[in-house]
Amino acid sequence: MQLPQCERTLLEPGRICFWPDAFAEDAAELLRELCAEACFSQHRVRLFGRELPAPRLSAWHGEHGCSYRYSGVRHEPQPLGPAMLRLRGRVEALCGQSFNSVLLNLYRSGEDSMGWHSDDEPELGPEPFIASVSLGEARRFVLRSRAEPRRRHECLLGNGSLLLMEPPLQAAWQHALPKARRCSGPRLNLTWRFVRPEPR
Ligand SMILES: O=C(O)CCC(=O)C(=O)O
Ligand SMILES: [Mn+2]
Repeated sequence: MQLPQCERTLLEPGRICFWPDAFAEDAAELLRELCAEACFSQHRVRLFGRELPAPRLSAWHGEHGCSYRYSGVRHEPQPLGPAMLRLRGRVEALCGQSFNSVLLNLYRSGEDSMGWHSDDEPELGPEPFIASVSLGEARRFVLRSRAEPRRRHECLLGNGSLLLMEPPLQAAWQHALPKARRCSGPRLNLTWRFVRPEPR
């Protein structure tokens, strides 16, 4: 079987690789299976000094010891389910990287979103590769340079797509998923990560 083609974009000093149709063939089935396996909850985020419910549902799954600190809260991983494990194998084969954990975000409608941030938590190490799988409604994903915030790049993350963010992108750029008022359907995003496991 031929591997899907990847589109590479240099975002100095970093690079993204994009496979628009990586999982297009079985995207609907993946969306259903992964939503059934994920243990979603509504995390809280700190915004302008206030703590608010995050505008999305999230779930943290991974191997033993891969705990993850997010918005000041430490999350212990839920186990990876069978559909997550199958998808991980496919993501690793395309990206040529290993991942031991995944953050799932369910955007229930275009009103759900994610603000500007980098995936630069210390447990990801100094040079993380982040692989992002999108299922469901297509949404705009925007990047801005930390040094020159007016320098931006945008991708449309469609159903069944895979985006790999390569180092040092997280150190030099931020990313966000803006609200999309004209879109009504749900979208599931999975960001695969390699967390340095805590010693047992
Ligand atoms: O939903 C997306 O495409 C972005 C998710 C993201 O940035 C994250 O989980 O850190
Ligand atoms: Mn992120």
